[in-house]
Amino acid sequence: MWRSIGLATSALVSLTRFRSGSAVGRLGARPEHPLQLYEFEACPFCRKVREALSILDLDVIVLPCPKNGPRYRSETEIRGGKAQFPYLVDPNTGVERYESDAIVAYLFERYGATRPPPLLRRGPLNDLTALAANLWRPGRGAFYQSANPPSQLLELFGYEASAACRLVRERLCCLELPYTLRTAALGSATRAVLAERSGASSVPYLVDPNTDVALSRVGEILHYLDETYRARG
Ligand SMILES: N[C@@H](CCC(=O)N[C@@H](CS)C(=O)NCC(=O)O)C(=O)O
Repeated sequence: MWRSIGLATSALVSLTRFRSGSAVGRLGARPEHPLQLYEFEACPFCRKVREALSILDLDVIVLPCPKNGPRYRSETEIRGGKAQFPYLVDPNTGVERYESDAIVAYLFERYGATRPPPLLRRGPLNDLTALAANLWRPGRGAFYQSANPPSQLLELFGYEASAACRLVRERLCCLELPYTLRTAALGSATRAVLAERSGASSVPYLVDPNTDVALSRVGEILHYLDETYRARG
């Protein structure tokens, strides 16, 4: 019951953004190394950048920065000078950048073949729908919950507009668990990799090299993350 409500409200988040980030667009150069993104799930400005990453089919190391998170918030401040999100690091070019619109413009210029789609261009419709999307899941993916950090990055196959993937990202964010997002929107080359590794092309698919566990059902993934990483007491 709660899971169904979660999936329904998550689908409404995506609908409020016209399902931006559900399919791959026209691609340009491919990076050699994954990008890095300091962000948190409930941040509307971070949402715009995550959508761009899905459209551009770019893998990214997500370094979650929930409010009160002890680890990556201070890392952002040390790297960039302030705790403001999103913050993008591109190890391929040395670019490190704040400001969602500037990050989206950079990503399309460097890794796309066209301008950003109209919704993702600077403007009130972009900002207002990004903010309004949050109303469906207030506070979800915003606040740190005490957790034991993993030694290796987890790996999540998914894409921005997937309702089920959002529930998993929210939990990864609140537990401040860093992961490589293997971006797999409609039309992504990563779907073939996913089919080979999981035997199906459905997302989310979570791989945890710390425990050798791989899971594809959202309920099982959420339960696994809580049981494995959430601090007790
Ligand atoms: N103009 C900036 C706004 C970024 C922004 O205000 N981000 C908020 C989160 S939604 C933030 O970093 N707040 C400080 C905090 O969470 O501690 C952008 O478009 O990236």
